[in-house]
Formats: sequence, structure tokens, C-alpha cells
Amino acid sequence: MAIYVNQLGFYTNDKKHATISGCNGYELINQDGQVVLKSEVDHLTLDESSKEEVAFIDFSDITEKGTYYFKDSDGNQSYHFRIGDDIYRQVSLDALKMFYFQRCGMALEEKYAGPFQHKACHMEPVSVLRKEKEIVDCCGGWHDAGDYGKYTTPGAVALAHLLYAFELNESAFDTEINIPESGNGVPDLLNECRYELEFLLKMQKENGGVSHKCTALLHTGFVMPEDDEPAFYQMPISSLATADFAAICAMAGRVYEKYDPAFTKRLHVAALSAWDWLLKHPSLEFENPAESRTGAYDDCCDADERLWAAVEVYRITKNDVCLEVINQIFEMRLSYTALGWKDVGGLAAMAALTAKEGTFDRFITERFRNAWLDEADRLIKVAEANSFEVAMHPYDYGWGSNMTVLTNAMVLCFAQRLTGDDKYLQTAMYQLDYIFGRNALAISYVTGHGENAVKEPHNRPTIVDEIEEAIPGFVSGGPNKAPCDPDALAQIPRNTAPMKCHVDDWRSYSTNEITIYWNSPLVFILSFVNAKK
Ligand code: 9MR
Ligand code: ZN
Repeated sequence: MAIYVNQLGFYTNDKKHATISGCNGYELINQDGQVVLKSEVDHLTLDESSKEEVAFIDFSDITEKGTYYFKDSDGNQSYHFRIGDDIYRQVSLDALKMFYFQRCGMALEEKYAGPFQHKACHMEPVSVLRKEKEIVDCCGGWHDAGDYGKYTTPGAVALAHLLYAFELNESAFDTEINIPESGNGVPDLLNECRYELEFLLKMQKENGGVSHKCTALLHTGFVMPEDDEPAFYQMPISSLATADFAAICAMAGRVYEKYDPAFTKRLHVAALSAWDWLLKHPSLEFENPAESRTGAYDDCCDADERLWAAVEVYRITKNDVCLEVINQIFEMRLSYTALGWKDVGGLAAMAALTAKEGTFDRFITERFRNAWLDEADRLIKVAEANSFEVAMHPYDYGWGSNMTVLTNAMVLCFAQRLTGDDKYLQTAMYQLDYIFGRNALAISYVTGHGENAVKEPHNRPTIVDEIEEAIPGFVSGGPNKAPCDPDALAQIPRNTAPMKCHVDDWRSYSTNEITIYWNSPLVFILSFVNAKK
């Protein structure tokens, strides 16, 4: 019936797997039309996520560079893919450049943005919600997603993914990506991240607390950002935002020190005053104002955010209060590997495990390390149990499931770093295979990359800019077994297999939107994969 394969392809000397569905044989054909491999498949098993009968194909022995495709025993062709050592080069650059395209508060000039140029947006100072007379400058930062809002917690999490990519694989970021700051002596990843950090610094109030978001009251219509008229507001402080902010400012201060010690100082002063606010406000503080209909990014537990902040702030201050907070939170049952916008225990673990030896006592580091390796081993088992080799259960396909796939791959990459064992990186690469087309819809979830890539993401500029192509390098949210937008509901029949609950339709915000924190894990993983070459 079909063969699903990573449409970008495979490194010459790596393992090469694909997934065959509903038939019992295949041929692999090269660019000269020659059959280079022919094989039968004798055992298909029912896969619960796709509800298809599948098996995996191993063609690792094929090492000649070139373009290939499969033909299955029913005569159906797969999409084309390459074998070569530069298969991830362009997508790595585009996935990072995505953040430039999300910039708010400046014109995207043609020399950097090409046809996707647009005028400056959201330049006006904004009112603080319910304190209309208090006017503040909130210009800058990245639009969160297909909407134009700017939210603190997802911003901090995306920054953490990117800054860890840089800290762990600096050499993967020596290519400029043609942004206004390129050539200033600072790697472009750091230039791009600074754009968001400068915005986040504007979200901090005098008492150290940090505003949860800066958005309009409602999601806007389909207009270019510069035509978006409804006023933005700086919304109330939340403990979630304040803790994530403390953590990311502490971390960023460390990363930028070599380039700009004055910036480090600003970041660290901000981190410490946010930390101070957290100590004075020990319980969860979050309220999405009733009049606000933009994303809530709500979360009923701020312990993981506080844990991340405590670990990062301890790295600067070595203050015992941080250790007390860490040990208190250890009493709770939290995930120490979660890397999404809501649960950030994994960022706390990474902060502890990348610190200089001896910074934390063994009790703390062992706890984080063991939790990390347990989770990485679990992910390998989940991946090994299905022929897509994707570390997902059917119930994992919720809104933004591609973030789950990609953050799982981050866990695997970092496990490889902790242990030196390449089996983790290998399974991480199978997760990339899934993202780039080895899935039951045979779709590459990254715009512009892959023969059958997502074409119509829910991203306002892409919808209205009258340019045929989407901006390349954007990760779509992916299948959502409980879609909630009318177009997905109309187009996805009930009982559709979880892995197939996706529509490449610009209206489908619950299956086909883009966000900064779905791109940032891709940048992270690609930095590991590129560092390998
Ligand atoms: O990514 C978020 C997803 O995990 C939630 O289930 C969903 C509903 O709360 O919200 C998603 O985040 C959206 C945010 O609220 C507003 N900007 C677009 C985000 C991506 O769809
Ligand atoms: Zn804007």
C-alpha cells in the first residue's frame, strides 16, 4: 500500500530505516532507475497509532550518494529522498531563521527576509491591563505562533532549547543566517535570542514579578502583523512567568558572558529580582484575565518552574535558599525530563547536569541523572515497539504532538551526551525520520523541506502574504487526536488513527499551526545531528 520514509534522507554511513504498510515487498530505486535493493517482507504487525499493518525496512547497506525512492509490491511509489552528508544542512539554517521571521517590532527588510519582507508591527507602547494609565514599552520579541501574541513562558522555554543547543554544540552555529546583526562578531543564534531576551526584560515589573503575556484581548483576524490594529496589553504577573524568566535570564547571562559582560550583568540583576519576588510569593499566582481570549498558557502547578529557577539561580549565587527550594520540590512527584511550555522539570535537570562538577551535591545530580536515563531508556523501548520507531503511544498525539516527538528526541540527545552512548542519538534520529515523512500521512511537517512538505500552516503572514510558498523551516504542530477547530473536525472523520489526525489546512489551528517552541527543539536536535558529521 505504501512506504513511508524520511524525505530529506540519510547520512551515507548511518542506519537507514523506512516503514512499509499493507504489502509484502518492495524495491529501492536509484536516480538512474536501477533497482538497488529488492526484498520481501514477511511479517506485518498492526500499529496502534496509525491503525495500519506495518513492518520496518532496513536498507542501511546502501551507501552510495544520490536520490532514491521505493516502489512497493502494489506498484506504489514513495516520495523521493537522498543519501548524502548534507541532508540536514539547509533545514538547520531555516529552522533557526524561523525566529527572525517571528520578530515583532521591526520591519523585516527584503535583504534579510526576501519575498517575506513586511513593515514594522506592534510598535506602540502598551497599557497595563486594568491599569490603563500605566503605559509601558513592550516592543520587540517574537510572535509566539500563527497569532501575534507574545507570551513569557513559551518564550523562555524556546530560548532555553536554543541556548542549550548553543552551549552543547557551539560549533554547529558558525554559519551566518543573514539577519540584521550578522557579522557583528557574535554567533547568529545568540543575536537572534537576544532579540527575545530584550523583550522579556521589558516584561519585568519594578517589584521583580514578570507579566505573563503581552497580547491583544482577542486573536486578530487574518492580516499582516503591521495591519493588526487592536491594542496590545501587558497582562498581570504570574509566578509561572516570573520563575521561567528568572531561570532563562540566569542561564542567558552565563551564555553571553564571553560576548557582552554588561548584558550578563543586566540579565543576572533581572534574574535575582525575579527570584526575590518568587520567594516573597510562595504559592501559585496565575490568572488569565477574564477579558483576555488569547492563549492562556495556563498551568496549575508552578513547582517545576520554581525548580528550574532555583537550579539556575543557585549556579549564580550558591545561595542555600535555592537548595532548600530544590529539596522541597524533590518531595513532590514531578517529571525531571519534561521540556515543553508547561512542564519544565527537564530544563532544571539540564541546568544541574551541565553545571561544573561539584556545584551540586551528589544527591541532586544523581536524582536528575537517573531520572533522565530512565526516561531515555523508556523512550527507546517505546520506539522499538513500533515499526515507525517513533517514541509515541497513541495517547501522546495531542495538540502540538510534534513537540512531544521532538522534545523526546531532545531527551535522547542529551542522554547521549551524559553517557556517550550513540544508541540514544540513533533513536533521536528516528524521531527526525518521523517528522520528515516516515509517518502514516507521508508528510514532512517542516515547510519547504521534503517532497511532500506542509504547505499551508496556520501562520497569519503565510496565509495573507499572497506568496504561494510558505516560509521554509517552520514546524507544524502535527496530529491531534482531539482536534478542536471546525475545519479539522469537518475533515478528520471520527475514529481516525491518532497519527493521521492532521490536516494541511491554514484554518486548522489545532493541527497545523506553528510556534516558536515547536521549532526550537528541532534546532536543538539538528545541532546534535550536525555535530555528529
Ligand atoms: O501549544 C499549546 C497547546 O499545548 C495547548 O493545548 C493549546 C490550547 O491551550 O494552546 C497551544 O498554544 C497556542 C497558544 O495558546 C496561543 N498561540 C498559539 C499556540 C499554538 O497553537
Ligand atoms: Zn508584531
